[in-house]
Amino acid sequence: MKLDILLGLQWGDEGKGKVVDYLAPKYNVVARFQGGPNAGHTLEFDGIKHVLHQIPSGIFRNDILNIIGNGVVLDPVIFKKEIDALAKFNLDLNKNLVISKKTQIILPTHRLLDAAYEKSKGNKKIGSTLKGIGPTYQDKIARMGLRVGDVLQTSFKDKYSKLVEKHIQILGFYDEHPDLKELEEEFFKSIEFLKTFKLVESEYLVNDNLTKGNSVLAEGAQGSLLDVDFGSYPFVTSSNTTSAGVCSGLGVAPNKIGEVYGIFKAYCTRVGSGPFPTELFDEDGKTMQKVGNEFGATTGRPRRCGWLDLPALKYAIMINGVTQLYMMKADVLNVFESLKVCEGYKRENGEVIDIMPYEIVDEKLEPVYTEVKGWNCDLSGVSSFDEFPKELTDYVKFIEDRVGVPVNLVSIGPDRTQTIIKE
Ligand code: 2SA
Ligand code: MG
Repeated sequence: MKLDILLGLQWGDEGKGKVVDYLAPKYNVVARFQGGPNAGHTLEFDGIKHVLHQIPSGIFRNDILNIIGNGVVLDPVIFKKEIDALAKFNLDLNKNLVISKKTQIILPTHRLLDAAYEKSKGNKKIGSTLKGIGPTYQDKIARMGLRVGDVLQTSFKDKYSKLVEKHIQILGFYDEHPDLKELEEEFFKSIEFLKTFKLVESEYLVNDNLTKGNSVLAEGAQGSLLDVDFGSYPFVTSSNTTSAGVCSGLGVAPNKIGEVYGIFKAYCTRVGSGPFPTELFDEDGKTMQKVGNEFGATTGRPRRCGWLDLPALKYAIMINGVTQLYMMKADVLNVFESLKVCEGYKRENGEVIDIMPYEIVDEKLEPVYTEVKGWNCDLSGVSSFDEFPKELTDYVKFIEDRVGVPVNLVSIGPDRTQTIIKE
């Protein structure tokens, strides 16, 4: 059996939570392979809206095993809060959720470091979610990090203190920090809680499941354009958010990868700093933000909005090896009479290109747009591709034609029922 991947092709918040919830019943296992509590995957069903941060989105189905993979950075305090928030759903979490012993742990001081680094950057700040993601991955690569498996060892507190000592040297305080003691107390309580879960060698679990013929879905967080290697560095997150991250973040070989579902919004959003060529500063952008309720699911920050960017989409499709596209939030564009799609960028020297250049961070790229007719009508009641207004069908065809990958799903609203699948 092959492992399928679901990931975002833009700057995050493409609606991955909704798609994984739709796909989950087809899978025996759902696994997160990177990122941490900086993610916010929103699921809406039966009139309930729930945001998951570190827990895989298969958690609401009792027959699915959910794995937090080794590539993830886990905040035990937020983990406990997430589990507490799930109490009302009556799920068998100790059975359905396992955590890799190789997952890195976010310490309270990682969060303090995140804030300190951001402050030191002044107006060049990344717009981090301040969840300690960057500093935790930093310690992982520096071979200093604490891993989930460490919590089972008697030396855990020692290891913790040694690492915190290093952090304090960088931060330049300890006793003076008002809440650190309190944060530590909460941290150790959450570590005890974490110990009540199954901590495993998840790479075996994933591969054994595939060998047995079970289906596994890898659930991406953030978006491809925030990838630490391929995003607009340094305005990126600290993990590989792309397909390659699945191999290292779960321990699966490239030849085990099957379908790659690429999720994109019918327009674009970005939260945090960094280049965004099609960003709108006018009424159209405000409309998208309002109609699309474009506010961060983790931090509540308003998301920047703009038209669909095809060079960026094609880049993400290439890096990830996307086999199927899922287009989300088409309904947000219902109010527009005409739509713009970016097909290239005009560089400062006048040259028009259709790739994402290295210089994207420093150079002003002017989008070159093609204008298409909007459907400009309500989509509620639409239940198949055949019932799409002509302009929506044309929009989908236009995208498929330009990127060469089929759009097999279009979402026309937040609920489970508003997911239209190509027959
Ligand atoms: P970090 O915290 O170090 O990973 O931030 C680095 C950059 O990555 C961006 N980033 C995100 N962008 C979109 N959505 C994310 N998750 C939350 C959500 C965001 C929220 O799903 O809504 O609630 O604000 C996410 N996580 C990280 C971040 O904005 C920085 O640009
Ligand atoms: Mg999100």
